Amino acid sequence: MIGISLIKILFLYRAPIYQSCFDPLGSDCLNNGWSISNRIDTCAGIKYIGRFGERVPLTQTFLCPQGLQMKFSFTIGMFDSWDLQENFFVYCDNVLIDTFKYTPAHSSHLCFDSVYREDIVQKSFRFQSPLGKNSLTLKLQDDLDESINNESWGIRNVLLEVFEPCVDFFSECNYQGEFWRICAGNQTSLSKNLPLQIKSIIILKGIIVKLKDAKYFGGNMQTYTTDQPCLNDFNFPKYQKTI
Ligand SMILES: [Ca+2]
Ligand SMILES: [Ca+2]
Repeated sequence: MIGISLIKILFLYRAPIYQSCFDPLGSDCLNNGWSISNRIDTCAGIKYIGRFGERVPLTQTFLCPQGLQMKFSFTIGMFDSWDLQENFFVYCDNVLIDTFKYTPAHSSHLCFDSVYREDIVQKSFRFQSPLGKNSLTLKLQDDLDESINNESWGIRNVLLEVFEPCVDFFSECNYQGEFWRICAGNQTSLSKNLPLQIKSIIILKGIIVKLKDAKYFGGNMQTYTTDQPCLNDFNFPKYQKTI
C-alpha cells in the first residue's frame, strides 16, 4: 500500500530573512539580535541601533540556504567627527563585501556633538550566501580611532533578503545530511522525485510548506511556516514502486 505523498510550497513574496528597526520611533529597534544588544540611540528624532565605534565589530549569524543570491541593506548614520581616511567595512563570513567612507559634502548637523556633522546614507549589497553551510555571519565594523562621543555610527532599516526564495529539505535533523532544494518556479512535486527522507527543513519567512502523506496524520495536510530542525514525527517516505 503506497500512499500518495505530496509537497506543496507557497512562495508568497520575496523572503526576508531578517528585518529590524524600520519604525522611526524605534519600537522594533531594541531586540535586534546583534552581538552588542540593547543599544539604541536617537538622532534628529529617529531611532538607530547604536551608537557603535572604536573598531568593535557588530555581528549576527543567520540560518540561510547556501548558494543563493542575497541582498543586505541598511541605513547608516555616520555621526560626528569621522576623519577622511576612516572607513566602514561590511563582511559576510569574514569576506569583505564593501567598504565606504563618510562624505563631508553630504553631511549636515543633525545630532550629538553640535560641532560635527552627520552623514546619513542608504546602503545595499548583493552577494551569494556561502557554500557548504546553512548559515552566514554578517559583520559591520569601523576603523575609528576616537571615542564614541567623538565619532560613531548607528544603523536602521536593516534588511537581509533572498532574491530567489528556495526551500531546502534535509535527510537528517538540524539541516544535516543530503539536501534537496525546491525554488520558486519548480514548486510542486510528488514524492517520487524526492531523493531522501525529510528530517529537517529550512523555511524562509513568507514561504508555506505543505506535506501530505496517507500514512501520517491520517492523511491530513501538515503545514509549516518556520524552520523545522527535526521532524521526528514525520518520516516522509521514499517513493517505492507498487509491486
Ligand atoms: Ca553632530
Ligand atoms: Ca578619527
